[in-house]
Amino acid sequence: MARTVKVAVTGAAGQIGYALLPRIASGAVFGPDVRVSLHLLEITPALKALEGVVMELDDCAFPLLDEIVTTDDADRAFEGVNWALLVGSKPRGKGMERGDLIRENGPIFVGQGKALTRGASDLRTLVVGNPANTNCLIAMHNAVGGGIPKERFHAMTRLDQNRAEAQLAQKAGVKVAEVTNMAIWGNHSATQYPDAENARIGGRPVTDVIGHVSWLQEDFIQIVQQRGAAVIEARGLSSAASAANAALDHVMSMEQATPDGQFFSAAVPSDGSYGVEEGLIFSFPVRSDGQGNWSIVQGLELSSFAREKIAATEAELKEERAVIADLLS
Ligand code: NAX
Repeated sequence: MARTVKVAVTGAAGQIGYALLPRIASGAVFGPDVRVSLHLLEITPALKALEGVVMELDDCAFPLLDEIVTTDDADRAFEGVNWALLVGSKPRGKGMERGDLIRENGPIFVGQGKALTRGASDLRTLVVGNPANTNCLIAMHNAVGGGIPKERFHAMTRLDQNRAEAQLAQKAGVKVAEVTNMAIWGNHSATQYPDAENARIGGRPVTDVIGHVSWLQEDFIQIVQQRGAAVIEARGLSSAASAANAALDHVMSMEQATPDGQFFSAAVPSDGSYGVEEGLIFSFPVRSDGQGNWSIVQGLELSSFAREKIAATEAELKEERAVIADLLS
């Protein structure tokens, strides 16, 4: 056995945690030669439920699972971890505005950002808890003082990418594996821009394969933007299995070298590419070198339609940042 990877998961007793943990512990994410140590963080009232989750993990008898730490102390949870998956946050309550949710959850990411400085030297952080981009911004600002490079902070838009790929595959009548280079731009919210213009089906531009331009510019974008709400409407609960799957896709894409000519979507700190304000946590098409480094794909063509959509989602992220400006140290 070459190494042990330590993974922290916050909100581990929640529904995404429940779908996430067995897959990490099974070796499906880091491979059959890597042992796994799970550090599970919950709020104190949820520790009892977390005990039940741990009992189930024990009962899976995963050969690669070394140890499980459960705690309500972020410092303990992040001690020495290589990946921190920040899933835990409060759900949006009835009648709650997006701004209220941002204020409600922001402080969680101040404390956790500071505690992340206890992670391993190669720590990577993925924020899933909503509003994911802005929570990630808060965690990043509160952690960089402790010496963690800002590139180590990502927010999840992989679920949006996967949803978009599935929609395009269904529309074109092809297998989902045929769809590549699905860029999600901006915020993980209803302003996100799923970019069919730069996506490929079987290596060909989507716009050549699906000639239905009004579907691509209207229905497709709306379906992807509203997919989370549609799942809640149908299931009575928010996406959990698909969200957990996307979080693990994100980790695997960051751990492995991206195939030539391809990219995936992740919200990362903007370096000013495509005119997006530097420092915002913005979803871009990115590539990984498989050695822990990612880069934003340069030179994609953006139509005036795309630029307008990207400007709208950037404006929303700036508004969100203004709401929590006092939490950015
Ligand atoms: P659940 O409510 O089932 O679980 C959340 C868990 O977080 C609970 O067990 C709660 O006790 C815990 N928690 C709350 N505050 C905490 C804190 N300060 N420290 C540690 N744990 C804490 O929600 P679930 O369905 O698992 O969703 C989790 C988050 O993911 C939500 O914010 C949700 O909005 C977000 N999502 C993000 C998605 C994305 O694509 N970025 C998609 C799926 C999901 O909606």
